[in-house]
Amino acid sequence: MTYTQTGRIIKMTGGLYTVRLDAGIPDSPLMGQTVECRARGTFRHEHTTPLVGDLVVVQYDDTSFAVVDGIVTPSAERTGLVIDDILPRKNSLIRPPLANLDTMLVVIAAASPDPDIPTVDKLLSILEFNGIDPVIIVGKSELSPKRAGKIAALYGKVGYRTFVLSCYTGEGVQAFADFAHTALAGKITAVAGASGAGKSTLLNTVFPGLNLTTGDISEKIGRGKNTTRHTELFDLPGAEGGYIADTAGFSLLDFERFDFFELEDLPHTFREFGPYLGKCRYTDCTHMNDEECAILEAVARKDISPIRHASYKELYTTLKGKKKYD
Ligand SMILES: Nc1nc2c(ncn2[C@@H]2O[C@H](COP(=O)(O)OP(=O)(O)OP(=O)(O)O)[C@@H](O)[C@H]2O)c(=O)[nH]1
Ligand SMILES: [Mg+2]
Ligand SMILES: [Zn+2]
Repeated sequence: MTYTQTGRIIKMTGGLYTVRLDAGIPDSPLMGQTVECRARGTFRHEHTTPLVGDLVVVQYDDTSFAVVDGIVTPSAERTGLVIDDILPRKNSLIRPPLANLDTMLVVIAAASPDPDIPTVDKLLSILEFNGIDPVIIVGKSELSPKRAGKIAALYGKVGYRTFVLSCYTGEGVQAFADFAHTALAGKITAVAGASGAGKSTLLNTVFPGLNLTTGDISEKIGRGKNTTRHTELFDLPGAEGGYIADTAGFSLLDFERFDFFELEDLPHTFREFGPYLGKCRYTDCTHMNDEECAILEAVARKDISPIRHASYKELYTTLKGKKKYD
């Protein structure tokens, strides 16, 4: 007999997917269980691939499980468990490879590694375009309190929820933990940030029990590798559920093959530009150096940060040079 049921991918390693099958589905012997599945081979013809966070349809048969003393367990050989379909996604990212995200915790170290604002702004644009809510966390604040304050002010002014904290001194950790335990309940959240920024350390501090591996930054530079290698969703504690994902840190290179969005979309991905859009003299204003540009005027008044506008200009130039494949 063949069974069909839905579940969520919580982990992917070497082509093997870990899927949490939904509970409460009649006639599905493995309902509520966590199983390992392969993806059917034809996804690649459709230019798609299942991602962690996806809701999927899994098919299996009587060889996929055993019943011992009335208890159903997935069979050790894991035969016949196949991801047959991907349910419509709310969004998906290439880096980190995740689908259906609600919130992204963007971790920026005040130092070690030094903050890379243009890369952060690029990530923020991609998140905005995908309808993922960014939360800014300026970490390792004890290394450079002044710089931490400046970065927090930059993004606080954009309108983002911003936290300054140090997992070493404990400064600011409680405020963020209170937020994480309430605002993230029932949602799918991931961390993103440079390699060594302190993402895994932060998750371990706020959600004890995750026991994520963390690494020494000098060691990392030597090896040129991430401590966190793969993306995995972990259950959030509490009645409402929800998931949190640790991810491997990015470097600037990772963004080069981003097929993100079109030039026309760019101004809308800078949240603080919103009130000024449509108010420039020319309807086709690029907000680069045009006359009577409402955005440039706001930058001149410092209502919009010149740092953010510089990131806008950089992304504009990149997108303008991008080839169109359609
Ligand atoms: N000074 C200082 N160091 C910290 C702090 N939090 C974490 N670290 C250190 O930063 C280094 C990297 O931390 P991780 O948590 O592994 O960083 P990560 O962002 O998960 O790194 P990848 O998984 O490689 O992307 C470790 O040596 C941590 O001990 C902090 O608040 N202050
Ligand atoms: Mg890590
Ligand atoms: Zn303009």
